[in-house]
Amino acid sequence: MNLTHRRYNPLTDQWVLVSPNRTTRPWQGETEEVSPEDLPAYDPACYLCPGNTRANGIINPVYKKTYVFDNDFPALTQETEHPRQQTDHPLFRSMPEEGICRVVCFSPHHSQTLPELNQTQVEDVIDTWTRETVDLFNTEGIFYVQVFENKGSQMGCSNPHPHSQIWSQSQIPNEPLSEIQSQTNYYSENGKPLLIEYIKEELKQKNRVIASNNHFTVVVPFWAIWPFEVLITAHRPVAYLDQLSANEISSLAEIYREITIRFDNLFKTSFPYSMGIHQAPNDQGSHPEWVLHAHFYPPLLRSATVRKFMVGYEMLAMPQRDITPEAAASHLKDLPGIHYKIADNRVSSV
Ligand code: H2U
Ligand code: ZN
Repeated sequence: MNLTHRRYNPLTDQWVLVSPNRTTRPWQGETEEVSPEDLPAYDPACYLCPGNTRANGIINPVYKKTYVFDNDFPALTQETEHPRQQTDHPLFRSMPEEGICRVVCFSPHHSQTLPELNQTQVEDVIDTWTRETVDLFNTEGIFYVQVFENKGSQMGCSNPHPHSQIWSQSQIPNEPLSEIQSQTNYYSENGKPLLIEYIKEELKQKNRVIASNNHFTVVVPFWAIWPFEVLITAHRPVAYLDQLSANEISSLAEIYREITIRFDNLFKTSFPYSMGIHQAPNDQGSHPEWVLHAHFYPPLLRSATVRKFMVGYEMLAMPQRDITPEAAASHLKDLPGIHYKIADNRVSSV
């Protein structure tokens, strides 16, 4: 697999170009700022810290665990007045889109990111995502819920206080829509869920698996686009977070820690990424085809400061990667499972 080839992504029905021979090219282009380390536990100027005033004047409670609030600047709202379509021409289509956006602070601590939280705290975060999903699904007009985290300024995160976002809406967005189509087609042709079959095969082949426990596995998918992209997949066909048992939540938290700690250890830096959980839509269907999973799309390539750009060819032709998914998985797998700040005795424990 050292020659240029293309790989198929059966979840999105797209191809990626893999060019391993390109990894030695010189880099004299832009480098990223390294994220500041050792921020304080509380920042009086932070909009998200407990007891502080947010940008729109609302005061946060003195919260002790996770904290959820409706986004003060939401991209989706529950406006009932829809703008009239400007023209009936089929080449100029538009539709109303309603929704609710929330922000989920992981903990009161201003600088402890997900890999620096302990097992119980990560379980709390997952429980919060679960509760919020159920609450939004019970809201009229909400058919899809997207939980995601933009970590690090490189990924457009606007505030260093660790948090995720939830955007929920009246229609299914593009990415989950392709996944629904692919998983449904696979299920009707094979009578088995695509991702269950996929993860079984990954566990046999082993060379892209980073960590696995009783209920979840994390791999660099065969079709990964980003250099250190990973996929967390459940071992049974659960479609929603609220179908997970307490043991499964605990296993999921364990896998989140396994992968995010290794990410930080890779370049000994707070590793940026966009992460999102894909649950089935809220359409009353049983979704036997759907398997709950999470994608991590991290931009870094060679070091804490050199990132992969998805530009030129990627924008105009197709996604392309240099380092193979197998090499990326082997790097990640070989890293210690203890956070470097603890290993270096910079903090006592998480
Ligand atoms: P990022 O995850 O991209 O940093 O976004 C943080 C969100 O927090 C962003 O959508 C919201 C912004 O609208 N926010 C508030 O709702 N209130 C604030 O006081 C600050 C940020
Ligand atoms: Zn803060």
